[in-house]
Amino acid sequence: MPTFANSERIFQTAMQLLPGGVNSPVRAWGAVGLSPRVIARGEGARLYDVDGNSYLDYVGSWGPLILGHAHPRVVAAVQEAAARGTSFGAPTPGEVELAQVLLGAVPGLEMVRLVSSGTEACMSALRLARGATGRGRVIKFDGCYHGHADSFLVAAGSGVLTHAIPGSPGVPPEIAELTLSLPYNDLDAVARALKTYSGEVAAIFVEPVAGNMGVVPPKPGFLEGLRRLCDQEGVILVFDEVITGFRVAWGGAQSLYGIKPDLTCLGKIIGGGLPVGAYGGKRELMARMAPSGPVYQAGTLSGNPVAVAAGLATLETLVEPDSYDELEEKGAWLARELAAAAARQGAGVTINRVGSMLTVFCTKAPVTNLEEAKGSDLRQFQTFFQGMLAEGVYLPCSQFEAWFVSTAHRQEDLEYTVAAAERVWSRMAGK
Ligand code: KE4
Repeated sequence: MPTFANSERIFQTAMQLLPGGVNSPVRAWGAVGLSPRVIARGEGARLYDVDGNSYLDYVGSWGPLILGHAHPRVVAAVQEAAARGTSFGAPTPGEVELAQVLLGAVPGLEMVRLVSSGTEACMSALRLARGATGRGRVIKFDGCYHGHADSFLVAAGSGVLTHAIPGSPGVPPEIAELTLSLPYNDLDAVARALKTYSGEVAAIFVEPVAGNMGVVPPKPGFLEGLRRLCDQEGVILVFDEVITGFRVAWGGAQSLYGIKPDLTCLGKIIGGGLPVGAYGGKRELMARMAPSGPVYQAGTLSGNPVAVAAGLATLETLVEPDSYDELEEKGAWLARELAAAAARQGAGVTINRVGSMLTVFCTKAPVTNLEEAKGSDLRQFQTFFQGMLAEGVYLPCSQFEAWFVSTAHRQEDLEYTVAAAERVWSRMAGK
């Protein structure tokens, strides 16, 4: 019988020292009625908690670990970089190499700035858009999450949604009022908003494949329509590819769907599990960033050489041509077989997937926006989560997050996952 005594003990201490015992809210497992497992280490597709229990991991640190945990090339790159010094606050060869890789891969990037998180990337891109247009308003979409900068904590997804936080205290109404949050996949709503606030909107931020209300793909024509409306209205189109960048394709969702944004935000995979974010786009826009232009943004550890080494090692490993074919095949197989197992057991689920990111929604209805995602049965989700954990499968602790398949997940891991899900759904059906 597995024990969790060390997890419990450590987490009790953490609860005294850290708000909710965590350094990021979604990790607190508030939505699944359990204390979180305290993780000792990861290797490949597996996590190991401080009591020695092992789990097949579909969180992947919320997306960065597309190669799985402790990939030898990443570990070696980090060790070599750290041995040369961890930070200089000066230009380094690695940040130039990473910028070259990003510009070579992502169609919309002509120039890029490295930062230390996706939040910083999105926050800086918004300031740039406002600085470049002289406009104050921003449009986002319900259930999309662009980090925790004030302007984005309006109808946000991820932890804000998981914990049913209506926005956040501390965001002045004068700031929140500048953010318009519209239903995802609803072009008419965007057109109406741009008409109502004509000349006032600096940018539209969109997750080109939403990952923070669970996975919700763009409807055909949605991204094209945003591009057209932004061109018509002089609005800057920002693709937040913090999740989708190098996840759904080497060139991100913008290469998958063939739509070029004006600015792109990146994070997660480009740091290989260490803190790296980036924002970039048209040269004439990025040239406005200090010191070449007047829009200010800075960071002590931006482009950190150790983090950049982890990102470069990850991207150099990923670019092998078959990586994305492999991730697509694994994602498609898993989604297809989970759906078949759910049908066999009479579990009403909808599975949305793009590449190696997917969500099993506990609803039979289609999920194309936040309202439909919120139609999921959260008690059913909690029971499924707990059942899968007991089977040794570590899923995102929220209905409104994505499962991530890595190159480290082997076919037998996927087969085990489907068999475990079928056992859990069978027990849930009282069989
Ligand atoms: P970070 O500041 O957490 O590096 O990135 C913010 C961010 C921006 N844009 C998108 C599309 C994102 O998904 C995120 C962060 N994602 C969440 C989970 N989906 C991070 C997990 C957490 O908050 O602990």
